[in-house]
Amino acid sequence: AQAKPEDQIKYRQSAMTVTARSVGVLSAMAKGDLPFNKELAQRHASTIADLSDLPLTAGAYGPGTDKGAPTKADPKIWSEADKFKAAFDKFSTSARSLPAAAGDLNSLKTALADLGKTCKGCHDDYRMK
Ligand code: ASC
Repeated sequence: AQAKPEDQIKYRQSAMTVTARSVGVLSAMAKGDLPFNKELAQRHASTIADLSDLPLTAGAYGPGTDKGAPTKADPKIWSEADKFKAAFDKFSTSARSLPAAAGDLNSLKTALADLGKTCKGCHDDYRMK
C-alpha cells in the first residue's frame, strides 16, 4: 500500500535532509574544515548511498504529492517523469559509488565533486525556488 501523500512528501524531504547532513560532513572533510576520518567518512558515504534511491523506489512522488504539504517539487517531475527518473538515477548511481571512494581523501574529493553535480542536476530542473 502507498503511504498517504503528505507522508510521502515528508519521507522524501526527510531522506534529503539526512542526505544533506552527511554530504555536509564529507564536504567539510574535503575542504579541510574537518579532519579526514576514514571510518566517519565511510559511515556517512554509506548513509548517502543507502538513502539515495529510496525516494524513487519506496514511492515518494506518487499521485497527490505535487501539492498539499509544503513542497518545492516542480510540476515537471510528473510532466516529464522519465527525465526526472533519469536525473535521479544519476544521483543514485553516483551515491552508490561513494562508499568505495570514501576510504581515501583524494578519491573522496573526486567522488564528492561528481555527486555534487548530480544533486545540482536534479535541483536546477526539479526543485522550485
Ligand atoms: C549539498 C546540498 C545540496 C548539494 C548541492 C551540490 O550539501 O544540500 O543540494 O550539496 O549543493 O551542488
